[in-house]
Amino acid sequence: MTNWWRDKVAYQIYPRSFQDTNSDGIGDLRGIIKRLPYLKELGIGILWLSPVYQSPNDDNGYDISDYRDIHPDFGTMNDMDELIELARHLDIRIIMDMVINHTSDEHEWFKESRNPASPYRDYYIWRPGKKGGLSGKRKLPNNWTSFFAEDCWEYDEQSGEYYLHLFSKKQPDLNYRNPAVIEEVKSIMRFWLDKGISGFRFDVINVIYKNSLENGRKRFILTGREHYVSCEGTHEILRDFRRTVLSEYDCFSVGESVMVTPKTAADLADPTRHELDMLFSFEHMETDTVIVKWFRRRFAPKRFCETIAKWQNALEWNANYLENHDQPRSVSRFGDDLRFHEESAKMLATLLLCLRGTPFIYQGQEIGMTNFDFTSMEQIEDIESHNVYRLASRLHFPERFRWNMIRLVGRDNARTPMQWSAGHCGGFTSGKPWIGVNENHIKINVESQTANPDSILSYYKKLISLRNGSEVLRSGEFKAIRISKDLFVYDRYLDNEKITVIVSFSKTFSRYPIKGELLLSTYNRKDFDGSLMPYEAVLIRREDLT
Ligand code: TEU
Ligand code: CA
Repeated sequence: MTNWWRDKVAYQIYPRSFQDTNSDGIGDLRGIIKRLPYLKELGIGILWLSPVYQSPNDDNGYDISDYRDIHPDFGTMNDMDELIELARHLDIRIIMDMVINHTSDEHEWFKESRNPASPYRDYYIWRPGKKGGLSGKRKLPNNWTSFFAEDCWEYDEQSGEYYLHLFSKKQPDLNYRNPAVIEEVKSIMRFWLDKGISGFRFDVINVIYKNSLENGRKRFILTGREHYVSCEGTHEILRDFRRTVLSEYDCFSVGESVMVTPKTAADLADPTRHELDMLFSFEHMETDTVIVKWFRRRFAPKRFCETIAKWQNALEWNANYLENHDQPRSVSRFGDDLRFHEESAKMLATLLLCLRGTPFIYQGQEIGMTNFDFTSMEQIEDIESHNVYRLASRLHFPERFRWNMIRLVGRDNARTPMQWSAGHCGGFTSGKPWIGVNENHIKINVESQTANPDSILSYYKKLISLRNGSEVLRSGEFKAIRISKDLFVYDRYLDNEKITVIVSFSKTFSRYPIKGELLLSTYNRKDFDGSLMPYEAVLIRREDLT
């Protein structure tokens, strides 16, 4: 079996917001089927589907109540089978989102688990409250805090105990000290692999195993994390998954890994350890934040590119991304979504797609979709944003500051519907969309960009096709050549081939004189004399191999 996943460009679909076909305002599997030719045309080889399973949607499908069934909002298992079949036909591999740190509290296992006598009790993490001092009031089992700005424990009347939830209280954590849980997960993975799925994106995979439930050192966020981030128990489980399930199929795994350093990431994804094939890390996404993602500092291209280069050097292979369903839009964040919208979106495309590793494009990124111009909390659907807003109110943060946090950082920025056309709701639905459609669909949409050879979309197509056909871009080594205030220059090289990638984050002209053959420029220039236009990116094939 080859490492085919290293050669393809991946695309993430957030199904709720991709394409609706039955006018209920929610994207569906038939919508994905309808748009497969579009993705093929774009040059995509791997599709990652955010969860489409049964779910009460407390966290938009990241709270699964049945791993073997499709949510009726998205369609049926027949639709899913058809999608897999058609994708295979087009040589597009599909990977599913495996959310296994937790289930929904409406999953059968958890319903059973509420009964202390049930064999399912031990599928989750139950603890009695601590006896509280003189008042006699019950206290939580420990002082951990959740990813969603709450306590980590929820009291259950029926059994008089608390259960652990690192995310929302409708997302109880599974107990990975129980071998039965591991077996259940393996059987779910086999179920999907047998259907013809080509792998998994594992949600928050490096926190599944909890070393202990002792109090954590008090922190501003995620108190308790030293007891569950990247534990040896997790490594063992990943090796077991690989040995007993994944290695029996032609598939790969990419794990979302939180709070990892290059060293701890390598422990999860180094090929010699037989755990994950690659992972999503966050450090580059944190270069414009302080302490928590909600506190922003000025975007500094140098800090950003240095971090990217550090990870390129540290890992044998990276899963590269600038956007996903949890992050604001990259052109609004690292580029300029007004004056240099097209220029900066194309530059970011070049940066991403020329790195060493498997590139992941998030739906809409290929047309330069921007952050949403939300005007009030009523337009916000995301549970995380609501929790954080509430917490910020309790902490008496000024209203303007609170609102700016949500507006600039909130996850709904990435979750507004895909902009297919300038028509009603951007061609996403003929009904009422579940979340607002960005007004700028009139300007920024697939239809008009398909017709325009100079559009962001046309540039993505050119770039992806160049990458798909270039061994040095797919598998060459990476070397950073220069990282300055607003210039990032790096080489990709293999045997006696070398391509130099120059990307500019500058709003004015810059210079980087270099000899070679111009392969591609975001400004469509015919030759390169060393001067760069605002936000320009160029690819140069080099002769001198020093
Ligand atoms: O995200 C986990 C995660 O750590 C964050 O990126 C998360 O989005 C949050 O912003 C932390 O502040 C994964 C999924 O990608 C996310 O959509 C889910 O909500 C979460 O796990 C729980 O399953
Ligand atoms: Ca629908």
